[in-house]
Amino acid sequence: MNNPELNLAGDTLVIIPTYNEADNIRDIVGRVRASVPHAHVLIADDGSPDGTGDIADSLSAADQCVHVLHRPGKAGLGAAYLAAFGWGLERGHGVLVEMDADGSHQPEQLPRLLTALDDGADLVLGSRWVPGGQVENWPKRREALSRGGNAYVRIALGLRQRDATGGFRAYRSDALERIDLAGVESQGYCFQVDLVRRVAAAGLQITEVPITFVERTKGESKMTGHIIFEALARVTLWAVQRQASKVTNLTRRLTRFAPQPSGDVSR
Ligand SMILES: Nc1nc2c(ncn2[C@@H]2O[C@H](COP(=O)(O)OP(=O)(O)OP(=O)(O)O)[C@@H](O)[C@H]2O)c(=O)[nH]1
Ligand SMILES: [Mg+2]
Repeated sequence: MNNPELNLAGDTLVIIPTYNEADNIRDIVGRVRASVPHAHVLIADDGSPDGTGDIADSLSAADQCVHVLHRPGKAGLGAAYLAAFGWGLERGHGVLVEMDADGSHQPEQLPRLLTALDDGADLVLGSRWVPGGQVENWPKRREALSRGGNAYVRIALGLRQRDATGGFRAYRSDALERIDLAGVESQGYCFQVDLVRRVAAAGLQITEVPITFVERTKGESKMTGHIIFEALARVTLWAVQRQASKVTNLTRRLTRFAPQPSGDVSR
């Protein structure tokens, strides 16, 4: 717990990526502003055809703590977050929060994440799968996918976290600056796993706090088979790379003990 105390007031940026969330964006931004009035909000919209970007602009015009990052077209959740992190870091925000627009992540639980960050964590994960965490109205097959995906991630990547795939989380900006964000290639939801593994590999502190995840009631999910395939493929690739680097390290250690070539014995 050697991290410096945070100045949460004025320092916190809540990032909400959006694609076709016209039915949700007003409500979620209003709830964030009511739950953590000191925080700024950045809506990262990928040119939503349903007009989400225009609604975001009107919210921003009415509230100086609400900002909008317009991106030209749908490029995936990972790319939207990377651009938004860049925006927040450039402006000196000390805390960067990730949150969905669809109401699955409850702004009223944000103070819980921020308190854990203030207590010394570098990354706080809102977790469905720790004691006290829960899901509401989630179809059984989605729950099975999330639980199964998290179990695979834990075993394949040697991570301890119960919910590395979730997208309700808070980072200290220092943590984001210490990992190689420019090297992140994940586009879809495996972006979340990618960042957890990078923060863990940097030896930083990750804390999980229980959240209640509520299934969206408006708008449509952007989850596709391609996104699931990308996650499976990338996690498997990282697992293979992890094992390969273990073998390389072991080989290096063993060669240190190998007999040294002797000198010229003919004399
Ligand atoms: N900017 C941007 N936002 C996106 C993109 N894809 C998804 N989002 C947003 O990311 C958040 C999560 O997407 P969802 O469709 O709710 O996906 P999910 O929560 O994993 O899946 P569901 O449980 O089915 O809703 C929402 O706020 C989306 O609008 C994208 O390509 N670009
Ligand atoms: Mg969702």
